[in-house]
Amino acid sequence: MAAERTLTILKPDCVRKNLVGEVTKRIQDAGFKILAMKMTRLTKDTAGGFYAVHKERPFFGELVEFMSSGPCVPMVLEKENAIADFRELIGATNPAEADEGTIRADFADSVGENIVHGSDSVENGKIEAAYFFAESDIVANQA
Ligand code: FUP
Repeated sequence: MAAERTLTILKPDCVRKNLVGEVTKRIQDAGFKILAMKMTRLTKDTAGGFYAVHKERPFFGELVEFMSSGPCVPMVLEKENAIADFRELIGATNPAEADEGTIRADFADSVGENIVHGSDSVENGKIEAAYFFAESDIVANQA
């Protein structure tokens, strides 16, 4: 299986709940290598751009408010089968439906405030990584 990359965001609720260390540890313990990470605060415009695919959805306004409500921590992660394995690690979008032991089941309060983002395809992972990081920020060779 080939190495894949995924873009995650530890969302503002993760930062507010002081869970950045705990969630990052789970990610690393699951075998994901961190190739880039930073703390940043999205504006409404950048949050809306990131979730542009959802702009006609009824929850879009709340989503943009939430994602711009405080700092977040985007990361580029690498692992074999990273897209599917990361989505398994975080659990379903709605934490009430997420499997026991997943990050969202353990830490998220609601579908809107669900602790963490994960790319849904390799292609989107590339687009999303470029949304936050320059190619030169991504430390691919860690030997
Ligand atoms: P995911 O891929 O798990 O992040 O889920 P989606 O792309 O479907 O949704 C992106 C974000 O929109 C979610 F993280 C939270 C928000 N959302 C809602 O607030 N309500 C919904 O019914 C669906 C998504």
